[in-house]
Amino acid sequence: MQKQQFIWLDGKMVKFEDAKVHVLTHSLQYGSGMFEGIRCYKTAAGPAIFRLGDHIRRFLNSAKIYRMPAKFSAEELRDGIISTIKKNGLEEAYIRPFMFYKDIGIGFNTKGKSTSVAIAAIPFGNLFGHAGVSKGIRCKVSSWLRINSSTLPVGAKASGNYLNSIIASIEANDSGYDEAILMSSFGKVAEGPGENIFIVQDGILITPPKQSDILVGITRDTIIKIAGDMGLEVAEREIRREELYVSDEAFFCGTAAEITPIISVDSRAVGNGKPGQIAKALGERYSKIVRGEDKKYRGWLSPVD
Ligand code: PY5
Repeated sequence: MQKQQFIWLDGKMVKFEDAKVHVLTHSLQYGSGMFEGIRCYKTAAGPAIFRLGDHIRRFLNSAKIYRMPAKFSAEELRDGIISTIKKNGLEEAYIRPFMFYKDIGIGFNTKGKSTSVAIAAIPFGNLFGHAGVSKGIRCKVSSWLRINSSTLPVGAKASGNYLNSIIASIEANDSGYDEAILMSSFGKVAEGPGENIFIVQDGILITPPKQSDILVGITRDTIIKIAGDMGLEVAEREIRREELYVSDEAFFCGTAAEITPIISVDSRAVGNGKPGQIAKALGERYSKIVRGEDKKYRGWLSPVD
């Protein structure tokens, strides 16, 4: 990871190396932190943050679910994010707001514990690299099921939830695959460890619904909205495992993954085993939208300057 000069910590800019916590911090011990992943892209009018308001809303909702006292308002977080980009002189960045219990102690109880918010902005290309996006990635359905909403709130971006993502990724990577696909506890396709999934059948985009215990991603919502403009029908419905094998196309989407084609699942080629045309077209459109090259969706961009 490329080090930046400054991290926003509770309203102050601190040097990168000074943004530290104690080893007994509640959120480090128990995964009780909440985070977001947001991107800032270079546009003709300077750097701009994509769907910032939606990310801040989800961030505050994650905290609300766990009754975590939010020390900062949406407005203050927005200002904090923008000033972190500015202070570090970045044109493009991955932004990681993180809210955590900074108190130390052994008990689980969070009542009365104080929180901190950190905002880091770091240069970070696509999660799967340029090759992942251009050539596509090979996936394996995990033997680990996606966490379910009767055990943990799956809609909160809580650090602890990501142990489920980590264990699935370890299995996929150890088996020689690029990424895992997790099934829901209902036996239907849910999502990737940090990405939503779409498949394409006969020109129709299909993606699992909320009922499959997915994190309802902002990129997923972006795709659903822009698909209409491209004359593509979208169905939010349960997906069976074998549909992954026989679909014409499949792709992941997310802030970090952007739009990454999936070229095989469990060693079965998806379509002709190459990135699909619809995934490519959506990827190109997405890239234009986030860089301010599409007038219709400029409202999704928050300019930094
Ligand atoms: N599903 C899960 C479990 C996620 O963690 C994410 C985002 C998504 C779907 C996609 O959501 P969105 O489109 O709103 O980003 N994952 C983070 C990201 O920044 C972390 C990845 C390392 O993309």
